[in-house]
Amino acid sequence: MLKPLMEGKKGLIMGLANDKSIAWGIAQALNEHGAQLAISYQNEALEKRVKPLAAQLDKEPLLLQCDVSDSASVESCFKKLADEWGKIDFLVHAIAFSDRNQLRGRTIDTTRDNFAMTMNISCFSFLEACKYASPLMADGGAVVTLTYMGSERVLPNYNIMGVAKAALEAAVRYAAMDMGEQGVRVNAISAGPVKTLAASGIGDFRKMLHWNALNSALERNITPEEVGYAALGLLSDCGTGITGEVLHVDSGYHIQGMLRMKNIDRDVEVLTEG
Ligand code: NAD
Ligand code: 0WE
Repeated sequence: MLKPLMEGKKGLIMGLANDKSIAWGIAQALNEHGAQLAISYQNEALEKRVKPLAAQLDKEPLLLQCDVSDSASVESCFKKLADEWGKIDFLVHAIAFSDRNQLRGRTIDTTRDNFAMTMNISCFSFLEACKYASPLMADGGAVVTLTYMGSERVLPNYNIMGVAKAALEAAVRYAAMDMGEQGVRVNAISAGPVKTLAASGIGDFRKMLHWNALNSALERNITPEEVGYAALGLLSDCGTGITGEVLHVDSGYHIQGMLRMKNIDRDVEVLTEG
């Protein structure tokens, strides 16, 4: 039996909402490889969803409440982590939020308040989490956040979230330089679309899934488990040479320059159905 990749490693996963969450795919992969997890959830409503998931892990996780819109909440979450463990080896940031009503229409109509809120929750929270994680990773470690291709190219309705993800990817590079000298690696995974809570209520999401399945190199969608195993690679000693990187886990969709001709009729069906 090979040594589990995360044996003896401890870390925090931020952004678990339910069993569909990308954070849950990551938690399961890390758990399978022997990691000891701390899990933060946004509020009491989600605590009810997170508790039964926590019970499925091999090592009982530390459960912490953390609302990233409130710096006092973030500070207290990391204080509790420091008091319990003293140090951590990894951090996973899987948090994004924007006003649902502005995930449609024109990006230029985004309000000042929603711009600030979206950047705050989806980008600043990552930098702040890195700040508090830094002293807990004095002897090295690894950070992973989640991004989406809407940062690189314009995708309908992703709107100001695309702008926030572009900022997040830049933040990954700056944090990687900041934390490199203490042996901390910082990377992002750019996931293909997954039907999670954060994707629910997004108009045409089902069509988007079809479109990605038909036009990606692998001709299928990806799963949270696949994101989990990629995160395991980046967070474990498999990833020791990798930092400041944005790794696409998207069935290769991002390399495509034109939709697949052989699927053109099916694409039309997908777009015109319903
Ligand atoms: P999800 O709804 O399961 O997770 C989003 C999480 O963000 C939730 O746990 C929610 O509680 C948390 N959150 C929002 N506001 C918060 C706040 N103020 N304080 C603390 N937590 C807060 O959805 P998901 O799709 O798993 O999203 C996780 C990450 O993956 C996000 O960064 C998202 O942008 C990214 N992502 C998602 C997809 C997709 O298609 N689902 C694709 C690529 C990247
Ligand atoms: O990053 C995301 C999700 C972003 C998101 C989703 C919501 C829905 C509920 C941020 N804020 C909210 N606020 C809500 O109230 N993804 C990558 C998934 C996603 O969201 C989209 C997508 C994809 C893909 C929105 C529009 C178009 C495509």
